[in-house]
Amino acid sequence: MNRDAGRVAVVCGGVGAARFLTGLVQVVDADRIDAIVNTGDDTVLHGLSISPDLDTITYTLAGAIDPERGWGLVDETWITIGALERYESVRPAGSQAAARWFGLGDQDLATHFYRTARLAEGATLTEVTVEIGRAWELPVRLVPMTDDRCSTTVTLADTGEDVSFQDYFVRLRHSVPVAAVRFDGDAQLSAAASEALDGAETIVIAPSNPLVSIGPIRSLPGTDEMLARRRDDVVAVSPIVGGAALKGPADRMLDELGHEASVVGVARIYAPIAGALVIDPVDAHLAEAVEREGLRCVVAPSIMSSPRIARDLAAATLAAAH
Ligand code: FO1
Repeated sequence: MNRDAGRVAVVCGGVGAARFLTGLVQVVDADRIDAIVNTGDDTVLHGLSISPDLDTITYTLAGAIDPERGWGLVDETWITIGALERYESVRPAGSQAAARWFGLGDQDLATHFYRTARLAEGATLTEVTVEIGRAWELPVRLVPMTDDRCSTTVTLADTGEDVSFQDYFVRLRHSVPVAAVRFDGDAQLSAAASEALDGAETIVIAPSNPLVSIGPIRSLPGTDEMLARRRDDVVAVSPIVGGAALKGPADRMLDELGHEASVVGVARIYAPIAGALVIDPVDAHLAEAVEREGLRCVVAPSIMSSPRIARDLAAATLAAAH
């Protein structure tokens, strides 16, 4: 393999990964970065193909994300989704039409229109993602983990019901306990993702949910084996700080699915594929316990509340790899 000195591949979920990338572009030439992005959260609503993690990273790198919500566009309006209310009264029982629980803003809809139309024309998700990246003038290359269908399905602990990831995350506000998570579909790692991982000098696992953001990428045949072979070049950043998730339900999910909701639990999950784990100073007292799991532990502020902290975290993460 012709490995390219200085190339970085980042294995990504949504918000945490997006913020990490804003730091990384401050310390590495952006054209040397490939972001390999989870598509297990992807959904079809109103007939539209929606790729939440790709969108979150796109809008964040473009400086257009809504900073409060962490998803969708800033200064968004909601006229179209509001107008669906008219159709609720005529919707037959069991129909998914006119669903309003998933917030699609008026400007955001343009992205889903474009993606859906291009996929219908026969383009791959990899190709469409390149086009959307060009439209937003992204400096970093975004690579969907797969061009195939891979859907994260969540089994609810209380009812045993299987629901889609967005049903769990948005409709149920991730407030119900989870019994299991699985990734459906016969998906393969995309050629572009495989090349990016193979060609990178350093591979970073972004501070994303290890189970439902990084998990789908790891589930693709051959991916874990490839990462394990490159283990010394792989650095993970813990999304758990002081036992809590930086955003989303990662802490509860870890607990519910039999893992420890701590940096040590994260270390156990990543030990087969990462040589080092970056943890926040809040967890510095657990550094030895992390190292007992077989990873080098690096302590660096990980709560990316400013561009400077994101930059310093990215620099510390790259330094941890070598
Ligand atoms: N997250 C929410 O919590 N509520 C929403 O209504 C919502 C809408 C939405 C629309 C487009 C998009 O790209 C993302 C959206 N998200 C929403 C975020 C997303 O569902 C989750 O943050 C991720 O799937 C978890 O990584």
